[in-house]
Amino acid sequence: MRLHARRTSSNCQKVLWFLGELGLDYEFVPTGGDHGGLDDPAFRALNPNGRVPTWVDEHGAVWESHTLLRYLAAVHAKGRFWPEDPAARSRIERWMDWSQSGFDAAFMALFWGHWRTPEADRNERLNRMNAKRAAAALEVLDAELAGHDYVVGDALSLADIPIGALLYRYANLDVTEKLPGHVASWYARLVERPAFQEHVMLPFDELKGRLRA
Ligand SMILES: N[C@@H](CCC(=O)N[C@@H](CS)C(=O)NCC(=O)O)C(=O)O
Repeated sequence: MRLHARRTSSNCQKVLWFLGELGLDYEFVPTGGDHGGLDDPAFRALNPNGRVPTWVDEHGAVWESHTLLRYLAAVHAKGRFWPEDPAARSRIERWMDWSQSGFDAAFMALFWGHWRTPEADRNERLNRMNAKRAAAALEVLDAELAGHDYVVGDALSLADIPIGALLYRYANLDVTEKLPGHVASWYARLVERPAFQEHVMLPFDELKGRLRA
């Protein structure tokens, strides 16, 4: 089993963190960014988009980080992070999709527009708007987290991974709002997890002012 990934990529961090939670042995193949390799024909044959993360095992290649999270949960942790019951599963999947189309979309637009864009080229108005959109999304999550320790229930599930993987950057960026109370408590729980510390809590200074991957 091998993972083609770049450690500073947020989509890769979701998968790296989850692999850490699963305690799986696999080969890490640095790919993308300064490592290159995305345009190699052999890599394109695995993932025609030329993107990371890309996973390879005896069944073939798997790409798209959220698909890969579900795949790993199904193959290596039956029922634990992603239940088989359709209603229970939908409670988890809605937060994965919500993350991708809501919080993730707003926060990553801010991260690229502010952190990764050289100061002189920033669109401050747009950045303020995305900061507000991201903060508003976290208010929705905050109301949900009032009732339990993790996004769905009192144990870590796939619902926590995509949102949680972005929260370290959100909490440490100079233009974001303070985390709302229940989100802050949840984040404090994530920070205690060794796999989160190892794969998500990484400096992101090298991405500052850097518009390419
Ligand atoms: N929707 C895809 C996005 C994949 C993607 O855009 N990956 C970025 C890293 S976050 C990438 O491969 N960029 C090129 C690079 O790292 O060089 C996913 O969730 O896996």
